[in-house]
Amino acid sequence: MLNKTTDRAFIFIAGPFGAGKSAFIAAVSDPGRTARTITRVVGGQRWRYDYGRITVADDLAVHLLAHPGARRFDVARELPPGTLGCVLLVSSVEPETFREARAMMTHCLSRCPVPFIVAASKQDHPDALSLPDVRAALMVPPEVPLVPCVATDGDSVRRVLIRLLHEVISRLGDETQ
Ligand SMILES: Nc1nc2c(ncn2[C@@H]2O[C@H](COP(=O)(O)OP(=O)(O)OP(=O)(O)O)[C@@H](O)[C@H]2O)c(=O)[nH]1
Ligand SMILES: [Mg+2]
Repeated sequence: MLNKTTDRAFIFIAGPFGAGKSAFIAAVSDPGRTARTITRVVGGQRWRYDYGRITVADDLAVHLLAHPGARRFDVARELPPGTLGCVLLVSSVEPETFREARAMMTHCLSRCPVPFIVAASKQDHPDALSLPDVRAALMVPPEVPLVPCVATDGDSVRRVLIRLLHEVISRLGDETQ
């Protein structure tokens, strides 16, 4: 999946309004490279994305793109070449966003060509729903990982990204069998 010409690995972050996508990127991006917005042209349209970069080695970086707001998106078309996987971020304290989150998840289930996981953000909030409650409310299928997240905390965000990478590696294992 990674080689000299695609040493730009991307991870795509989606989720409803206020789920914590910008915070998620800011929490793990290289200092000085946070809170950046980039514009991409996809299918003839210009779209804005939150952008962050994690330098892994001199010649390898992981680029994070966050899907802004609750814009309807076409995951299959919007993922740049080199996308490893996708995180669907959902707030554990804003059930009013669950309907939108469920629509996004259904869309990802049918259209996402790379592994994706769901991360329940704001787990540090005293009123946060438990993971089983979030899974039930969103009807996350058993085969889709649902992980806790505090999007403002770098260690927590890194754990989410590592979980996603385990899914990526597991999918690679399936493909080589
Ligand atoms: N305590 C806590 N606050 C969070 C967490 N995630 C996000 N926030 C806060 O929630 C608010 C919204 O977070 P954003 O990162 O702006 O959410 P977003 O998904 O980028 O929002 P849009 O781009 O408007 O859709 C901000 O004030 C964040 O600091 C979390 O896990 N814990
Ligand atoms: Mg944002």
